[in-house]
Amino acid sequence: MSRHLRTEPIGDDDATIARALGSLSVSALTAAVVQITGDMSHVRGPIRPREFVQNEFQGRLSEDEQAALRARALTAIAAWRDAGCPPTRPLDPPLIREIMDWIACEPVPDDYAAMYQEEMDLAGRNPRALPVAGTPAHDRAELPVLIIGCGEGGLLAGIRLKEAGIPFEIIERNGDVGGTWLDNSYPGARVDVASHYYSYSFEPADVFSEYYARQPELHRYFREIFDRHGIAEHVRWHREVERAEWDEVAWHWLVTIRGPEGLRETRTARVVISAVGLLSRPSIPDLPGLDGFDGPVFHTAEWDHSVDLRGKRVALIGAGASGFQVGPAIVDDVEHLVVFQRTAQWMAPNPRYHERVRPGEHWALRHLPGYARWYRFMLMWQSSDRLLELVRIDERWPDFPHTANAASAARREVFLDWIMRHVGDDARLAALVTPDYPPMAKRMLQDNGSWLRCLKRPHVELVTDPIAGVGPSSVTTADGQRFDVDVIVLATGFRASELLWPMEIVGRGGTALAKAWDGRPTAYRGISVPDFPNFFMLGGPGTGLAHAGSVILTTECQLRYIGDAIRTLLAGGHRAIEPTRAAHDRYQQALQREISTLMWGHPSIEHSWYKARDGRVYVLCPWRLVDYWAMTATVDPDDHQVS
Ligand code: N01
Repeated sequence: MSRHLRTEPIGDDDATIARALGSLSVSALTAAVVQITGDMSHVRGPIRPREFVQNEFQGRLSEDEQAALRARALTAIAAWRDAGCPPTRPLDPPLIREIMDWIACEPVPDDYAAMYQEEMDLAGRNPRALPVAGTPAHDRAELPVLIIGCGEGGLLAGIRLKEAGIPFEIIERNGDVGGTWLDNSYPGARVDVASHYYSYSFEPADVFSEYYARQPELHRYFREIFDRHGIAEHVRWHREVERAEWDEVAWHWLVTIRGPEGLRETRTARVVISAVGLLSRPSIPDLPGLDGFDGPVFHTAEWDHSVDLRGKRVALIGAGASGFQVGPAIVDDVEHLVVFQRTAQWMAPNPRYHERVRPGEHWALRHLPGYARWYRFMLMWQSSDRLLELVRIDERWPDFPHTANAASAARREVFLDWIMRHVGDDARLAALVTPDYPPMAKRMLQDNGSWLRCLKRPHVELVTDPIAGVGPSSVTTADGQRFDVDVIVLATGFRASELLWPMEIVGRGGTALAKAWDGRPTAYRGISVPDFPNFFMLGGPGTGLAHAGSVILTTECQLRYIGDAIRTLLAGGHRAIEPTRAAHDRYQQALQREISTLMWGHPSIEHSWYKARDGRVYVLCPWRLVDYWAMTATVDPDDHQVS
């Protein structure tokens, strides 16, 4: 049985099970009971969830109604335990659909239902395996693939290629797996997408101790999967790809790799997959005098763990997703914390953000067939595409561009209320932390109050005047104020639009991708580029998620598409595949048209990592997740040329 469907047999008595069920979502529990019993009467009875509420997952049912569902579930689970926990049978797709509608409290549209059925894979069919089963094994063995990076994307690519019997090598600059979740080891680092969704679809997600796992646990998650799939023998650590050049005569890529001590070597590969992602190269601000600062200066993605912050005066430059997590995590240690905030950020109230997974939920994820999958469904459904409409520009909206549209204005009130609840008693602070742009026009942050509580501490200062310069032991702002500090932490984000930098990827005719892009990265469906045969990207241009979803879902989508491209090569005996120029340009025009309908690139948003040098947005995905999922299902032969 597929690992993601495996559960451990139940050996607990009724009282223990009843205690566990007490803290569960009755929606996911009831769906699991149907899985165990095959009895649809559990979702066809008089008690039906009334409303799907984010993070509530009890369908707004009364305590009595919940108790009735739990009691029925206990009877069914105890009977299943007494029968020796026999294997359960997969439900037919129409029944799965009926349960989806029951949980969502509305008919789940066909396209979403199809995407979620694939993602949940309740039948254990492994639908996202590379579709190369019908191709000759010796052809597959002669298609060496080179993967750049061993983070979430590179690891996924390795797992899928290994499963498909395709030889591959992963080149990784670090000495361990994890990418983002290895680099970003700063205090407080944790994921802001629910962990039971921010995890591979084909692996169990019962390992997380918190609903939003912290970095060490996430790193351990990737490490364990890496070990389980035996990827280590395919990785070459401490090596960076400097250059990859397409050899037009030999029909392969020549890849130059710099190893430890600067030694260079060249490898060849028929296919290159870049899995370096969007947010891997730190952006170091160009602040006058920064180089002359006497004390430690480091970026959040390069945290210097040898520096003891206890009793130090610390400047935290940047109040985005990283700064927002660092501040509360170090505030108890430092003597003084000065937060330099250029732009205030919207935050979404999320009481579960720092919460431990409840023991009962943990039990259910481990023991109840289907519970983990239905819990994942609820997380996917709540973070699906509805939020995209909050950033849709309505220029006739009287409050535009302060808010984007009516829904945006309503959401602003909710978020404003959250701010006022925490700092309403301090009008100055409240004004400083209240953004003047629409919610979600920049990346939303998750909050359980820790950021605002941190800013209210007596030894914390929030500074919003621009930084004028840095002295040997101070930071000075434009209004002439000087802040004496011992350590500077740069929470200043990443060079997102300079994708693939500093690698040189040179395609047909000697074109270098960075030169061709010139700061405006584009790719067909975010994955491939004309004149760069057999070159694919995970986390490429136009794939960053700013409204919903989990990057792991989109990476799995991209790999599905790459898998179909590899199948096309193998099945047709072709040497190379690439999108046509016309298809690429058409896709880009459509993508830019769509982006122009959203707030992300609006001129009123002054600073944002979404924007490139020219003020336009190239890195984000403006499509509904379900549309991107559909677009990446297979390679469209009309849009590609094969050689
Ligand atoms: O980077 P950011 P990040 N002078 O670009 C400020 C993911 N992520 O590392 O807003 C002064 O958001 C900049 O100011 P402004 C997530 O996708 C996820 O925090 O541009 N300030 C901003 O305050 C996220 O969106 C997680 O005006 C300067 C901050 O630095 C993305 O990574 C955790 C400046 C940079 O914020 C990036 O997040 C961390 C300058 N010269 C990251 N330059 C989770 O999952 C920049 N700033 C929780």
